[in-house]
Amino acid sequence: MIDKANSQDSLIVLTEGAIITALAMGLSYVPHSTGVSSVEFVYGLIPMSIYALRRGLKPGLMAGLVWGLLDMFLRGLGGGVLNPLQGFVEYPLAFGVVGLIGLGSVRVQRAIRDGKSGLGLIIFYSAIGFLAKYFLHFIAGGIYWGSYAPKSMNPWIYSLVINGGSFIANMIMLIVLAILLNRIFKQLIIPRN
Ligand code: 218
Repeated sequence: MIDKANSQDSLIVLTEGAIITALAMGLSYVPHSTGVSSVEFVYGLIPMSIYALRRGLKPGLMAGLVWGLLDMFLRGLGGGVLNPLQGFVEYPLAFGVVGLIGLGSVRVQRAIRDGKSGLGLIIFYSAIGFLAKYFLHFIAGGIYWGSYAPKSMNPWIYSLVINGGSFIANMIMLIVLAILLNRIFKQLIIPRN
């Protein structure tokens, strides 16, 4: 019986992961330009954050990885992939490390169960995942995307502006939503099973 319960639990975790990944992928077809150069909102980071905090590190990493592979094949090959190593770093790896948010799963759920908002912890652990993603894009940007920089601009400065800007834009998106939708976030982060 215990085995059956366990395998049902992992099937639920897996199914949620598939739904979240599909949602994250679908959201990338919604317009997401910030209006500032190629700084972009990545709406899928919101469901991914919730999923990683709800189900923990390993499911978070796995869902991020699959999201990255999907994004690479469905969108990246249209211009975002310059060579195999850069493609690997900026898609499966950079999207995968978003799952590091799951490092906060136990602490965030404990805080919420203790009747707290969990807001500070949600923001802190989301920042870890977002920072890991945009750090990889920053490194890749400095090495591979320099030719897109305005003339005479250092590629590393350019990469810092674009990828640091995207990190900040997505942190603002997360913070605003986590504050406005705190009650909903809490309900989504605590699993019923
Ligand atoms: C300066 C610069 N420009 C473009 C890229 C490529 N990049 C940045 C962020 C996210 C992604 C994945 C697809 O959303 C990519 C390919 C860069 N790293 N740096």
